[in-house]
Amino acid sequence: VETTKTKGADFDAVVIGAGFGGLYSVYKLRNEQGLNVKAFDRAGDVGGTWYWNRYPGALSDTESFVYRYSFSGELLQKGRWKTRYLTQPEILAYMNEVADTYDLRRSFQFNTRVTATHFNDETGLWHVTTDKGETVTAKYLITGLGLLSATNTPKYKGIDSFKGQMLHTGNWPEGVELKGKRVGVIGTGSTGVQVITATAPIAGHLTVFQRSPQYVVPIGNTPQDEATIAQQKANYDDIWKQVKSSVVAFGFEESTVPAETASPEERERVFEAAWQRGGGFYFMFGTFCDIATSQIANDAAADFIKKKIKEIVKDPATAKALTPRDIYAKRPLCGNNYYEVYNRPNVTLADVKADPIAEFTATGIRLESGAEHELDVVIFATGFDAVDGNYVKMDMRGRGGVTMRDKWKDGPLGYLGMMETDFPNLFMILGPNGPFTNLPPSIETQVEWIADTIEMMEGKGLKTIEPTEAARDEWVTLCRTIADMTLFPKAESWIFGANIPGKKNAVMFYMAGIGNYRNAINAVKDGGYQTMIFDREMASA
Ligand code: FAD
Ligand code: NA7
Repeated sequence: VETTKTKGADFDAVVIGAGFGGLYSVYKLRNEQGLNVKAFDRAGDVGGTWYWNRYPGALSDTESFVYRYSFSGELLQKGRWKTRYLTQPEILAYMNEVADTYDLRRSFQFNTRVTATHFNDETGLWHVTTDKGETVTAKYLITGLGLLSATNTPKYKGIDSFKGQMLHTGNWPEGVELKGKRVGVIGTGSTGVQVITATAPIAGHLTVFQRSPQYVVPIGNTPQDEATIAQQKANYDDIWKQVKSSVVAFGFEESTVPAETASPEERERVFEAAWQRGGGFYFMFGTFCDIATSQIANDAAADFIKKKIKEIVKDPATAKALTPRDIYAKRPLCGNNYYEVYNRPNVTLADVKADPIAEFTATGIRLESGAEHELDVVIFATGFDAVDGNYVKMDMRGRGGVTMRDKWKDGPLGYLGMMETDFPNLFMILGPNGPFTNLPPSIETQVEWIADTIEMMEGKGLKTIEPTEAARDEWVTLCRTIADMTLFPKAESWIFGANIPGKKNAVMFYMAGIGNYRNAINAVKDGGYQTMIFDREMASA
């Protein structure tokens, strides 16, 4: 059992979250550095995203071989999977295996929500308070709160009068029975696509309430044979080297060929091959190099998908309603025969952009036209208050009592996606202005940088570290500049906070890829942390 090294503190570090980020933080700081770590999660056990999202069809659309930790060769060789992508139960089993292998659970207190984190200027310690009424102190605060974790449920008139069952995909209880029921799904994002395709074959009737039509390519979730898996396991050194120097970290080489200059025949050939192969990120980044940056290339990709919708969906009016009218620049989606679902006799598409939801009634949902949809179950696949949602839910205070809510009132800010001014010794995993990639490799990258930084602090006997305002501002500006080089800001989605009514539009990601990101953060470390203030006195605050 570890003893606390920090004088006057209960623990050396507090970690919040038991997902990929929190678990690895406990492993690095406790198992490797011998720090005394206390960790919390409001969930009943480990898993993070994969603890909460138990809806039918829940799946990672990062391929199985790279949706996992890379840090342990032993763990990699033990990996088990049968198909190209991992289902939620498989990922949850994997997270449990990691926790067991490294004895991580004993540092966690589950079913405990952290309600407040206050930095004490006098002692230089974090005071962390939970909903159980306890407060603990620690030198370092590591937050792995999840960037897609604070659920968003729209407020509808009459919602409390609905007599059926209401469920959010991101907070899905065990034992839900949808078989034979009249099910309504609100939302057609990544989650909606998964829950819709999984529910259509079992529901008595499925009504999809669609606000914005989406570009959805096939996922291609084929079985994976032992030989392929063995080959992936034998090549992990090269695989991770490629992943960590790539752009989106999805385990394929991004294309270097522009669609702008490709012939119509060549575009057709490449898009068709990608359609057959499957994968949303592959379709956007593996086919041509300019789909996310050139309007011409983007139109070509969008037109290809629109043509597929027309071919697949038999009813012309439904096909039209399913066809996106905006550009192809949200998180790229993929699904298992998604558009085919709308050919089923038990599926209805309600276009709630044309005819919005007016209210919930005791028996279902009524649209503005007066059309009524009778439902036993309503599933909210309405997404998350992304990136800063869980941060502003807590009462976070830094130097001089400054609150995070106040600092981020015009949008969340982060230095290197991990730190914020006036919040000393706070390290945010997947905080604002971090990388937009397949996430486990980015999470590992950040946790390793955080652990190295803490090790340096302890080695030198330093008390506090925080970025300068100039460095933070420069990073945020860089993220804006990079985002503006892409088409992503032109589409309305959670990537820029557009999905939450009243949320300010802000750049929340570093979109230059994991390779560049790793270089940038390692330059700060290797350059001796010139952009940081150490042991800043209260007097200068
Ligand atoms: P999370 O796994 O979100 O864990 C955060 C934890 O913090 C939660 O358990 C939560 O309970 C806890 N927490 C938050 N606030 C508090 C508090 N105040 N007190 C106590 N506990 C708190 N990423 C990909 O790269 N590829 C994919 O294919 C992919 N698919 C996804 C599909 C779905 C349906 C969702 C929702 C997300 C998906 N993601 C995907 C993103 C996914 O969230 C990340 O890959 C990864 O799991 C994030 O890990 P994390 O540890 O940072 O956060
Ligand atoms: P998303 O991608 O934010 O999708 C949410 C969906 O819900 C989207 O279709 C929204 O329509 C719809 N929505 C949201 N609010 C409403 C209201 N008020 N009325 C009708 N429809 C609404 O969330 P997901 O969970 O699918 O995916 C988030 C990420 O998690 C994903 O990228 C994966 O990485 C995992 P809109 O498009 O805003 O018109």
